[in-house]
Amino acid sequence: SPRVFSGIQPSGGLTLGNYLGAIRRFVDMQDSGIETLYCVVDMHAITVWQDPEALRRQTRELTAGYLAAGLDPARSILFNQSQVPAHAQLAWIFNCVARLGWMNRMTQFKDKAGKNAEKASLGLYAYPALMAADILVYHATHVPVGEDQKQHVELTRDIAAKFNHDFGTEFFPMTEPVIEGAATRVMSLRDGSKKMSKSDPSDASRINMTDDADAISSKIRKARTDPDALPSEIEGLEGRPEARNLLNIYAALADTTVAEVLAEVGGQQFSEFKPKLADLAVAKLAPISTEMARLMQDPAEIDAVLRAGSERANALAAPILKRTYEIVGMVGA
Ligand code: AQP
Repeated sequence: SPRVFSGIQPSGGLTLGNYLGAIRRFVDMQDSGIETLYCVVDMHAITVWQDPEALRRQTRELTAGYLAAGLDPARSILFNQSQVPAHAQLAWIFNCVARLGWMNRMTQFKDKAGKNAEKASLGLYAYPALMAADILVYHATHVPVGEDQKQHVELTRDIAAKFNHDFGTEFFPMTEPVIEGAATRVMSLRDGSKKMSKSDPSDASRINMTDDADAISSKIRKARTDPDALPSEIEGLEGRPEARNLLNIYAALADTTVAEVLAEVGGQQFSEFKPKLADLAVAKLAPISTEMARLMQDPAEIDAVLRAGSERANALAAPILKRTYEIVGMVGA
């Protein structure tokens, strides 16, 4: 039976990219009645340095973002990764299944480690094996993610296939990435060739889910664009990454397609289009940020949601880990 797992790192504040590429999809899948697990992947976050106080705050804020965007703890299991030890335990097994050559091809490691890979943590390198464990410890069949995570989900399938082959079993399923919608890759507002990211040093490059209406409007007004008017057909966006990005964002927020948006705004200058985009973004995001702020006033309530979710997640993961240990030959499981 289908089961959905996905997660987000509490490595900063949520961005519009996380919302459109991930959280909104999470809500759609929850509402379609499939069993869903959504995780705050705190162990992934510490693959780069996190101040402990900031990690606590970001974990609660991300959970508040899940809740404010429409995830319902009665219908989805909402929890944080560190409280379900089976993730780390299965990750060790997968560290022994995955090959160095596979890990060396991971573009996210190369991007995040940068030129000085010798100084990156071992955890950052092993990140995709932990992600495979996150997914497979629930036998999840579907993983809603943004485009940037496609390679990691493919690696998850490679790990499952090698495990199954090595141990002569069909224990782990072949998980499908679910990459859908107009905003599977939201780009930086300052550079149309870079992904919008929580950890970008420039705050102007992203819209944060906690930005107020003025900040959202001003960032969109100042977003980098070319000087031409908007085309009336998609082909006209060729070679215009910044224009395409703003249209993708508009289409995703309005729940429509870029073609339909262009049919309306084609021929307009950015000076005319940007205020419309800003109004739409404020209308869609303000209710979520208001609700996040309200939830953040009661951290104990947020912690209780995570605790209850972790218990349910543990109950699902424990038998799968136990069976994995048996397959591998660990005595006593
Ligand atoms: N710009 C984006 N467009 C569409 N989807 C995105 N996602 C992230 N950025 C965009 C999706 O959000 C989910 C959670 O991502 P993550 O927190 O696990 O890590 P990330 O992909 O590395 O996101 P960030 O914001 O760039 O974080 P940092 O700066 O810490 O690395 C994933 O489904 C991702 O695809």
